Amino acid sequence: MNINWYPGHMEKAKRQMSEQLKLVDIVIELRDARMPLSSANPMLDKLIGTKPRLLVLTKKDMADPVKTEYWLNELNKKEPCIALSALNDNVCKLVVGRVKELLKDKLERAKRRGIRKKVLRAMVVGIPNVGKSTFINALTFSKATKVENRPGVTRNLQWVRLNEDLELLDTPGVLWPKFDDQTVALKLALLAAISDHIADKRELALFAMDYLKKHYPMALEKRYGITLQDAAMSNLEALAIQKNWLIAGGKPDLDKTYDMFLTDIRSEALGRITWDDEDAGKYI
Ligand SMILES: Nc1nc2c(ncn2[C@@H]2O[C@H](COP(=O)(O)OP(=O)(O)OP(=O)(O)O)[C@@H](O)[C@H]2O)c(=O)[nH]1
Ligand SMILES: [Mg+2]
Repeated sequence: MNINWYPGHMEKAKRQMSEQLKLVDIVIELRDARMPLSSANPMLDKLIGTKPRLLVLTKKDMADPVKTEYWLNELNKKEPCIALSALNDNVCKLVVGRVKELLKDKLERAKRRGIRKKVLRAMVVGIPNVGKSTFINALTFSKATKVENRPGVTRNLQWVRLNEDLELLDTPGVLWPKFDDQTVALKLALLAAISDHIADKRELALFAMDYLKKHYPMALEKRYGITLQDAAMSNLEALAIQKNWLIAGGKPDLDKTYDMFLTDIRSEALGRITWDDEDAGKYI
């Protein structure tokens, strides 16, 4: 199955973002700390061009801390990058200083020209469900934007003001027209950046089982108490049997098992997991 999700509202959002770009001083690009490369939208890269950019890895609290350190180190070689949890960290404290530091020259130029108070404007961009609206609410200590745990919630551009120094522009999550690498598409669907009706849950569950077996076997054993076998499908069947989820003829209820497994992956039931491993680093 080939996964693609590029509805009309994303193309419209991209056009609007491109129009607003000239009004902003900096772009804050959010990526998911659980997949710092797969959540990078190549189309945004082109859109942002040479505008100053701060890369923020969100959902740090859900990602593997060792891998987050690794990716921070790698990504920082190219551009300024921080990782945070919008739920646990003081986002304002972590971000505002960095933004001012990155725009230091611009602020000094304004001061020399006699402008006493320059309002900095930042556009917050990223793939669907990465946490853009949550980030803005946390940063501005408000509930100005709508947040939900599904992709495609924000549909319009919306300015939110922190104070007379900083304004933030919330934008709809955007993907790109065609995923050249279907592994990227599977990860995006797995972590709910792609609408659920697009991807086949059997395919997602098999992919996830293979990855977890290779990189986090202990997490699987601890959560489900099964002895892992080579074939991903055998492990999913074992999960169903262990839960006594059977259908007619005593066959394992795989549909129910896929749902449970995907819910576990999207919550923290399996612990803190990162889906881009070091092998992906060669693509940086
Ligand atoms: N654990 C955790 N959850 C987060 C974090 N940031 C956001 N979330 C959750 O992620 C989900 C999506 O958040 P939103 O802020 O709506 O995401 P968005 O990028 O605005 O999504 P769209 O508007 O659909 O593009 C919500 O359930 C948030 O609570 C974080 O740092 N940690
Ligand atoms: Mg949003």
